[in-house]
Amino acid sequence: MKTGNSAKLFEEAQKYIPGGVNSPVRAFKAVGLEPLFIKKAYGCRIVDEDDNEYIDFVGSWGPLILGHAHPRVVEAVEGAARKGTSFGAPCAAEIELARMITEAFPAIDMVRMVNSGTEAALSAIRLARAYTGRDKIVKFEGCYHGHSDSFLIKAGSGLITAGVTSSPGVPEDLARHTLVAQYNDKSSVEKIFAAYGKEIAAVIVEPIPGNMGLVLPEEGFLEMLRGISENYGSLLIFDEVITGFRLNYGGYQNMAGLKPDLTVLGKIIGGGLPVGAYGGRREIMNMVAPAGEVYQAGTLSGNPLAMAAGAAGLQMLKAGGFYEKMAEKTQLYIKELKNLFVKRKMPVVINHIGSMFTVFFSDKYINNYQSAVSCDTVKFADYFRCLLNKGIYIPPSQFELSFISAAHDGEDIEEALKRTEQALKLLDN
Ligand code: HOZ
Repeated sequence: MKTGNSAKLFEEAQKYIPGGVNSPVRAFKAVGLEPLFIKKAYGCRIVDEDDNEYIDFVGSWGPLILGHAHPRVVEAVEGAARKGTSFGAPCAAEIELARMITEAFPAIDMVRMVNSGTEAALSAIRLARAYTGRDKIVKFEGCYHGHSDSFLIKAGSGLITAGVTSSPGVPEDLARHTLVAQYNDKSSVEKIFAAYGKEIAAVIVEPIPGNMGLVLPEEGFLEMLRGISENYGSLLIFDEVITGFRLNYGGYQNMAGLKPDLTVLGKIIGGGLPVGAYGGRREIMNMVAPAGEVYQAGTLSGNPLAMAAGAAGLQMLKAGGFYEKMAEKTQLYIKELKNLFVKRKMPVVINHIGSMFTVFFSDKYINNYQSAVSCDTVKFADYFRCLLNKGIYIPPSQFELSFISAAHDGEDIEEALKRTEQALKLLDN
């Protein structure tokens, strides 16, 4: 595989950009490679600067549920751009996307647009602190809520991948307000509430964690979080940046029949452009400035391009049968993928739901941070390199998740399985 052009660009990038990348998870460090520079993408395929083409299971880390450069999304962005890229003033397109989100989420009466999941999560926590008059928050080890200070403590995604789960630069005085529980472990949550209950502003959780690899909630776990936070007067925040509009037209909360007080969104709601949002009960959201006094702002928030891309995408997701088809297709793919590993007697665990999955190099049940980090990351890195070599692009870390998009058709799936089989042969040798 030729990678000379990517290598040259990487060398150049490192002169001007820390580590040569604008987000650490892209650096390929954990898989012992240098990053690929991508020049174009369409449907479920991406093409690097050396003209290698890959079947893509990253989908820009989640937003591209319709595939790359979907014509209707591109058309919506082009149309909006012709009328101006940013006004720094209200526009009708913001109302349209906000309306679509509130209609899809019974727990969201009002929503505020921002530019990323990070911004949405940090704003939601500020709001929860203001609403409750308390400082502490509870998060789960291995969950990731963006890179703001309160969350860079025992966090997932790029931090687990680099083996440093907390970041220097977070003041100790702030870090002590973040209490860390274990996902799927009710007693770890109960202990924290028993010790600090009346000081806890909010529990924040990815209802289906995707940043320690994909982990599924055990029966009753999320319900327990709803109950205990209510009992102590704390807010429950679902971070549905990944799961929002990924599994159904709404959030995982709709499927679970739960109503968090606040919800954090990103990825799919921007149709591939930078968008985040946080929303929830009207009485809480009305505390946000200028309706209330909790300050939060942004020059590009609600910009017409991102709003148009998001709304165009959501309109397509609303079509009957969309999510059923995605789940069915993924189910079939996972079944065949499992068979390939079984045939070669390679122990893996594949966690999956809807169109999301992670292949864990482990023979254990993976249900939390501890079990996720016990996986064989060296084997994963070998697997990644073999897949890449055969033209399959998955996230370059054991602790992320892969996505299937609507653009992966039957032939792409078949092709991906064939290439994976060849990759596993390489891995065996
Ligand atoms: N947070 C995403 C990983 N689950 C990817 C975005 C990034 O960190 O670059």
